[in-house]
Amino acid sequence: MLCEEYCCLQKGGGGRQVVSIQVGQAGVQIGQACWELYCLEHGILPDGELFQDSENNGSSLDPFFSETPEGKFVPRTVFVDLEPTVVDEIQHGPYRELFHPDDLITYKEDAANNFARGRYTVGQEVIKNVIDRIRKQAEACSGLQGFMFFHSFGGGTGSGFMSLLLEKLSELYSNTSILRFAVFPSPRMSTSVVEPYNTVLHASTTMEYDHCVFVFDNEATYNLCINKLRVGRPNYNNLNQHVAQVVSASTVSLRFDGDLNVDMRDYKTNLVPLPRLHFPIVTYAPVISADNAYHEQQSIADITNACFDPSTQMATCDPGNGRYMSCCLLYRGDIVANDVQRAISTIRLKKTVQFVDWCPTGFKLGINGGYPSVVPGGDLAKTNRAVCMLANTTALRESWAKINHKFDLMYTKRAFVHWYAGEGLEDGELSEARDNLAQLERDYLEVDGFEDDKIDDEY
Ligand SMILES: Nc1nc2c(ncn2[C@@H]2O[C@H](COP(=O)(O)OP(=O)(O)OP(=O)(O)O)[C@@H](O)[C@H]2O)c(=O)[nH]1
Ligand SMILES: [Mg+2]
Repeated sequence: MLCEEYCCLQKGGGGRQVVSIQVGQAGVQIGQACWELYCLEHGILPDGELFQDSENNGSSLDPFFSETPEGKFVPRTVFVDLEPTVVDEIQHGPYRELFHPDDLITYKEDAANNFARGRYTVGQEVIKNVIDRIRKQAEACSGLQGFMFFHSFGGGTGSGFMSLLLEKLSELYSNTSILRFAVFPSPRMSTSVVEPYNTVLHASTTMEYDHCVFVFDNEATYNLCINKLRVGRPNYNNLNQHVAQVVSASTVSLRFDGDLNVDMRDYKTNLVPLPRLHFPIVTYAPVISADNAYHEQQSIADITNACFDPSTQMATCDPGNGRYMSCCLLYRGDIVANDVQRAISTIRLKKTVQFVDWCPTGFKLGINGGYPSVVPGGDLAKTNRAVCMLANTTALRESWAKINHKFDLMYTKRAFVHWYAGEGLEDGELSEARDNLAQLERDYLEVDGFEDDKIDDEY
């Protein structure tokens, strides 16, 4: 078991706390699904009472929950939306007693799918309240380990307000780790045509922060729901359940006991070798529908192989067209370390799995004994083992290139630019952001080994 490749993403709960912040509709709805799953995993009822002794399942509650003197567990979290309807659903839903009412922050009007409204106008009116509440949550921690954010790239709040929030927080907490789980827009689930503008503006204004940003492509998740989970017409609930499963799997080492201590910084250290290329993709296996669970056996080799099958990934790029800069495989449940080693040896032989020359470490592995939980009545089958892959691949350039192309189609006509100007976006901000994203594509190509002059020909 003590193998060089067994990285520190193995265990957690060292008593250092994480504050989760959900921003905008996608962030709030995904966050809600995550907290529901965490509660199931940690044996917490929707009113915050413990129904199972967490000591018995190896979980540490302190990193994600604070305990009141009455023994009730309260999530260390803040939900923010610039309009009230989405957060209202939490306030009237089955988990309404779980959250502290002050952690649910709304305002009267949303950012109307406009980055500039979220960052420069409407967002400015709430930023102070939000920062105050986050600070309060951070101060309630005996040792704040970091922040986790959930948001979309395409919404006005998720892109613009999120960018403002990160700017303010980086002044206050410059050395605190940040992980972000962000929804990449897809035409199929899109709510507005201007998502490419918002995505490019958000990515550009936050590029200097070398946070680890896990990207969830809605189109890929939608296809998984249809093709693997046999959901006829997936809605956000179906997508979010799956995203929550992956978030839970990727944070398991922060919440459950294992052999080694883990720190949120380890995600960045293990996954982000170059500061601008900080967008790992995620994959979860097995994805089996609840109806098929009794008919399918999934060995460690099967679930490991599935992680390298683009149809299982929650991204719409093909890593076979690029190189891995890093790759972490986090196993959970009934896992035999030797079987994992054998499965990895087979993967190493695949031509489609290429690493950059300067990444000598190859795969990082983590194993945690607890079984994966699933939401009762949900789409995903309960299995006795699962794996979550977090991988930084240059193939993600393809996804950025698609967004950039859509941006260009609108921007050459200056379409919708007046909406942004009307909310305080300055001349040149859109084109500057677009240049920054062109550079991002070049950065990926450079890592792939393309010569500078060839890259310049392409751009
Ligand atoms: N996976 C997932 N994606 C969502 C969800 N809700 C919205 N989206 C996606 O998020 C993008 C739209 O952003 P939203 O999060 O709705 O927008 P917002 O942050 O609330 O911003 P405004 O409404 O403009 O103020 C689109 O790409 C949607 O497909 C959700 O619950 N789950
Ligand atoms: Mg909204």
